[in-house]
Amino acid sequence: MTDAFSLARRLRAGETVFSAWCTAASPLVAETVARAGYEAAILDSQHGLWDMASLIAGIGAVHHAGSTPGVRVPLNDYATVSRALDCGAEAIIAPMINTAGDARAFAAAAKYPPLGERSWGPLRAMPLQGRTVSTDYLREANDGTLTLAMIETRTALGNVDAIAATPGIDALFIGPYDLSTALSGGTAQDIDAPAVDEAIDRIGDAARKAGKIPGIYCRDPERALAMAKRGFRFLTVGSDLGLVRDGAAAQVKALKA
Ligand code: 3PY
Ligand code: MG
Repeated sequence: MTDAFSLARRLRAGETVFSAWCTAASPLVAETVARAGYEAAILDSQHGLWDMASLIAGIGAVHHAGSTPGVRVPLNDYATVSRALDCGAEAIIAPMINTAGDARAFAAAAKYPPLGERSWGPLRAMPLQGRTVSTDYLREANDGTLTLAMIETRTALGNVDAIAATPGIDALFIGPYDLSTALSGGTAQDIDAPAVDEAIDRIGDAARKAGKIPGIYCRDPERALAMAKRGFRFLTVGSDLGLVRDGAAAQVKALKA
């Protein structure tokens, strides 16, 4: 069992955390990846295949693996923000947060008053996080759970300081693939392009300046380590299906050698 709210505590204390990224809508696969030693696992329901039923099972499976479950919600899906928190997610990643208004709507769904307007009902979160007294959860949840606003468009880049400054937004999380698509005018997916690289530093600086956690999606451990050296502190690494694909390809290559 993982300590309740430990991911938020560690990140707020200035630590760096590497997280798994799970797309396959399989609680068992997410649990297996988490058990390898990842401190957190994000279940992606924007581009990944998770629906609400599998998310509920997946959040529990990651928690029982001794890791912290997080969810990336679909685009503009603020209902799933509070639902995933109610089901025990301790971090919510919201895609395409482009304006301070988007950031306020995200924070409103995720944080209880006075920060926001999250609706009460943490049915699964309280038992998973070992809380039996509702006011204990109410007191701890705003600090204990994390909102990560994705910066991945030109508009978001222009508004990054206002998004970072929004009360109730805990972290900026870079989507390098959408960012590279946007900055190339839809002609490239080059996350190493100079314009993308400059934007990555600009977003990291904006997060730090506002006292927020800088985070980024990374395709592999090498890039995650390089981004950690550049000051990013919440780093997701590859994906569950990538691990399966690479493992299978390595086996087939060995068999044919
Ligand atoms: C992006 O790179 O755009 C992402 O959203 C990563 O998942
Ligand atoms: Mg994206």
